[in-house]
Amino acid sequence: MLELKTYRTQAHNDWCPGCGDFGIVNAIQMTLLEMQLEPHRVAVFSGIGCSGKTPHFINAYGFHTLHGRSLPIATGAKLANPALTVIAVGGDGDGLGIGAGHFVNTGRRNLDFTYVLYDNQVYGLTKGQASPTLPKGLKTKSMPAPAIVEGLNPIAMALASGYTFVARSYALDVRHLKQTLRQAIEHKGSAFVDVLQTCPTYNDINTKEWYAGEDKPVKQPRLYKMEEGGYNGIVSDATNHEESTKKKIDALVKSFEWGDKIPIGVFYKLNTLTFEEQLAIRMPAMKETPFVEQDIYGRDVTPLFEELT
Ligand SMILES: Cc1ncc(C[n+]2csc(CCOP(=O)(O)OP(=O)(O)O)c2C)c(N)n1
Ligand code: SF4
Ligand SMILES: [Mg+2]
Repeated sequence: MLELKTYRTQAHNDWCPGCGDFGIVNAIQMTLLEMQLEPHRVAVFSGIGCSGKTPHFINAYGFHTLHGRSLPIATGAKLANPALTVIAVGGDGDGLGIGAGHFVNTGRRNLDFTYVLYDNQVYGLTKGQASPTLPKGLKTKSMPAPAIVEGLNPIAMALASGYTFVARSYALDVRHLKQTLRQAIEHKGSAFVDVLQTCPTYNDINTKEWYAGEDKPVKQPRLYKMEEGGYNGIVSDATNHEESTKKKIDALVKSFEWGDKIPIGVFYKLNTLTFEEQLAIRMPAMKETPFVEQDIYGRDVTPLFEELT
């Protein structure tokens, strides 16, 4: 029987007390349990950063890859074994700094997997430098001076790149995060989830208290659920170009709300052919016998080596 502990490992965890990463890992584990996905059917890929340690803590297949490279490696795994539930995770520096090219091109492909961005606005592991999501002019605890480059908007980047499921959640709202992750994993196509994550050690601006709106004259949470206000980013007819364009523009406009009010929930969702489905049309053998089921032991690879040397 699957239980929450099925998805836990014994690996030592050195995240700082109160780190938002704990909430994200809990939500991933709870989602896998809720979906009854057995550990051997799941693979978690990460890059480098505090967030990069995630695969060590989730009992499933996992690969702690290179800085910014979780997405290409997750892509390879999904293509080799399309039956796997693939989850790529990583920090805002990992995914939108060094890995930005992969982020864009993964969205264009629309493979059926989920990418979870741990968005704490800093490079946590290397002691709090500004990450690509820190707005210009802000200075967190360990920075000597305010950022002089513009911060980027991950939701807008994902929409422009072609991700067919684009959502945002919050690491300390595990219930909402779990619901969002479930929708992302169930979506057939590339799903992107921007998770606002507190880093109590280095980000002294976007703190738990800040998200709760405790600094406002009248305390009011900054995060609000878009769908409760009637927002619906789901494209009902993928063949209707006018509808999908309008929904994407609406999502783009929403994504620039930041400050006193910050939207969470599903910005955009479009059901269309995945990369794997398109590949199977062109190369039916890929679907009939995916790479993972091919017998590589009886193969003579000498001609391949001869060609490469
Ligand atoms: C090629 C390479 N360049 C730089 C580094 C140093 N480095 C390690 S983690 C990191 C940034 C981590 O920030 P982020 O991706 O936001 O993850 P977080 O620690 O905040 O979860 C950097 C620059 C590295 N490990 N490899
Ligand atoms: S440095 Fe920040 S992101 Fe890294 S473990 Fe500590 S609190 Fe978490
Ligand atoms: Mg970070």
